[in-house]
Amino acid sequence: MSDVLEKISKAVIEGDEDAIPNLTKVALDEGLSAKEILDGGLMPGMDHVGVEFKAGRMFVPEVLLSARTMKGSMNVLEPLLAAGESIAVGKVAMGTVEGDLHDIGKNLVGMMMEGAGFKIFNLGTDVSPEAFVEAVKKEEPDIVGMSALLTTTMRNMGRTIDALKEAGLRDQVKVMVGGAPVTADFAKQIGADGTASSAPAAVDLAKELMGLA
Ligand code: B1M
Repeated sequence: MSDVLEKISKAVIEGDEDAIPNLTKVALDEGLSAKEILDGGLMPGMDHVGVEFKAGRMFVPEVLLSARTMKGSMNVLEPLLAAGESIAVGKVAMGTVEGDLHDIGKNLVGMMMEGAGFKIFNLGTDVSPEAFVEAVKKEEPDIVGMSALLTTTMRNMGRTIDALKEAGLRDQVKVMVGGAPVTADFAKQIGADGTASSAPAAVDLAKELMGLA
């Protein structure tokens, strides 16, 4: 790994938001492409964060800081991409289901997915089945991600999948669900394509659903 890519990885791992924009510019000045910076510096850094988080050696605030650092580099890289060129490995429309306002976990999942190269359309909280359907029509994501933290709102995941079916859109997208009360059995029962219990596991699942893992 080149010296600057190593520094970029380290900045992501350490959540050094101040250093990352300049390091990204240095890498570009050295002639590295946006894709090379992403694949060789940012992603290895976020992969390491995922491993540490899974192992309980990093915690939510540190992961959020790493994800923000990653975003600080992406903000520099994205405008430089040629028209139509995309560094996204897949598009994900993500929201907390209707009736539910919990968004800390959903945002963490979204940020880690962004860190893994996915483009995220964050639909926010209290997202109705109809709003998910509209987002699928408008953004044409590869994956719909739903989060729920309440046992009373979990069933709205199933209602959303039914609405996607009714709109004839279910076959166009993969559906992943998550949140503390969501189990693998429940995910299967409502017809989702999978569930994950943490942000790093969600990244692994999204890659699997895209055929990348
Ligand atoms: Co609420 N709340 N809350 N709350 N709240 C819980 C969930 C609760 C378990 C607390 C309790 O009673 N012990 C309980 C639910 C009980 C149940 O249904 N079984 C509860 C309740 C009852 C309520 C209210 C009804 C309280 C009231 O008003 N009487 C109310 C409901 C409001 C509503 O949504 N309509 C309410 C309100 C709130 C606050 C607004 C105060 C606040 C939310 C702030 C916010 O999110 N902006 C809040 C909070 C903070 C919590 C707790 C304390 C923490 C949740 C959290 O952020 N965890 C929670 C108790 C607890 O969990 N200890 C509780 C940290 C987060 C990183 O983890 O969200 O699990 P988590 O996300 C993880 C995984 O689940 C997974 O990855 C994430 C990262 O590792 N994951 C996914 C999540 N989404 C995923 C999607 C995926 C894949 C993985 O794919 C798409």
